[in-house]
Amino acid sequence: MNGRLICVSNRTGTTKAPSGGLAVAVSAALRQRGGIWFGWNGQIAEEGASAGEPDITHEENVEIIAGALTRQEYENYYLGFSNSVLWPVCHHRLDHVSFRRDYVDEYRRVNRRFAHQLGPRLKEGDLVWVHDYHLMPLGAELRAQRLEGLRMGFFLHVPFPPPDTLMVVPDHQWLVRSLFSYDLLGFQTQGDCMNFLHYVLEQAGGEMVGDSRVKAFGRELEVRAFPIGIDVGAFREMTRTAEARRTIRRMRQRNLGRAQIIGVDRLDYSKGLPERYRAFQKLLEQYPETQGRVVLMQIAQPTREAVEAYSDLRQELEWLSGAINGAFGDFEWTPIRSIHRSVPRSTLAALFAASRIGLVTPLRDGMNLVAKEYVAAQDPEDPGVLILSRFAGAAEMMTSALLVNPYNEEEMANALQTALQMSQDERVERHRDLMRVNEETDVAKWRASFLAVLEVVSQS
Ligand code: GDG
Repeated sequence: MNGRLICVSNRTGTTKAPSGGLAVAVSAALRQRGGIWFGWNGQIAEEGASAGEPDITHEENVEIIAGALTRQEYENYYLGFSNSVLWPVCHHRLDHVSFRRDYVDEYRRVNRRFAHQLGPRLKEGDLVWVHDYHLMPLGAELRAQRLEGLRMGFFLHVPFPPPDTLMVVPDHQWLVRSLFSYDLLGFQTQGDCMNFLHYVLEQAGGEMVGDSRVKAFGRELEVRAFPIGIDVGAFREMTRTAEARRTIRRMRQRNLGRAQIIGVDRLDYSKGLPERYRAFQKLLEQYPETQGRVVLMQIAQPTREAVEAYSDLRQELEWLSGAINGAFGDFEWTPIRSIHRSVPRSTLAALFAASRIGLVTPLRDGMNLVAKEYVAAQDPEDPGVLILSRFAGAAEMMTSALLVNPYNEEEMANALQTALQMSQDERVERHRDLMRVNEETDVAKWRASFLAVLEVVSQS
């Protein structure tokens, strides 16, 4: 193992107590090898001010280099091209796309600025690992500086759309050509790899030059699926502390023997939340015996509220849960309990453990780590049931979940009823299979396999 690791992601964090998927994944790899974590610190410079030089902090063998965005960068690069063009396109929500020339120009400029700040700090032999849709052209901008001996990989956390969906972005060709500056492209699923290859073969005159190698724009590139997972051991441990056990007991008591259904998502239109609430309503209507006996607990932490689609969604959900609770609830039972705030990770783990059903029904999702966390939190001898959208990347391997079409509310209601009635033997068996997937995709394996491939491909 030689060469430092240079991770670039939209947001940086701390390697000491990382929370959330990407931060956990990246920080352990950085600590192991030593290197740099480069990205945005979440701050916005004052109106009219420049972004200035990034701050550098040292955490043992890791340098964290993080700077602000200008107001204009935040609006056009972050809210604009990243979250009002690429995010909806990758999640098949063309109704939410709003394209402006300023957006893509700024996106290009910010990637160039990052490359200029990072480039001079790189050394021959470094492994550069760029994450996610905000930073697709970063590799090309680094290559433009003619730095010698750099090995560069890119991992896309969100789905890669089919060609005709991607082509909604006026600059689709430029984006894909930019990706050809990397030595390795990692996607969440085989389906994403296929979508990318279709585009390259059909729209960019590319050709396959090996099982997972493709050539286009005068460059060759390795394309593979690396399904991301969680730190299974750490998550399971969180449900076993004395404190967690107390919380789980308390939650169960408070539910008075009612079956708790849990949903945990960022408050995002890709997560299928209104459809989920309506499916729950269908369950209560079609199976009246469930009334008074089930509770849907939904944690939905608001994000990107400066984008209109997100604030609209929050209102829609608040209205919908109010309507359902008003129609079905009584003095002793509130059918939907929703929390629109962030909840500590340890509380989430306890909530998962105390819930009979994990309801994970995104309309589209790169992977979805909540599905994996729910499974890891279950007692293997008396586990709950995972209901999972077919359109989450996680469904490609987690086939022992109850797979549902999140657009079909009736099917989801039926799956809820099936889960409520499932025998212990069947639950145990399904859970065993799902845990196997969890172990196979453990985040430690995920990052080790991406880096192992990156080291080999870039030498050829
Ligand atoms: C992107 C892709 C892909 C949620 N609410 C709270 C909270 N969370 C945690 C969950 C989970 C994480 O955030 C969410 O991860 P997901 O994978 O479910 O979804 P995205 O945020 O959309 O992530 C996704 C992922 O990247 C990794 O590649 O799987 O497809 O969209 O860990 O537990 N954590 C805390 N409080 C909350 O209120 N502490």
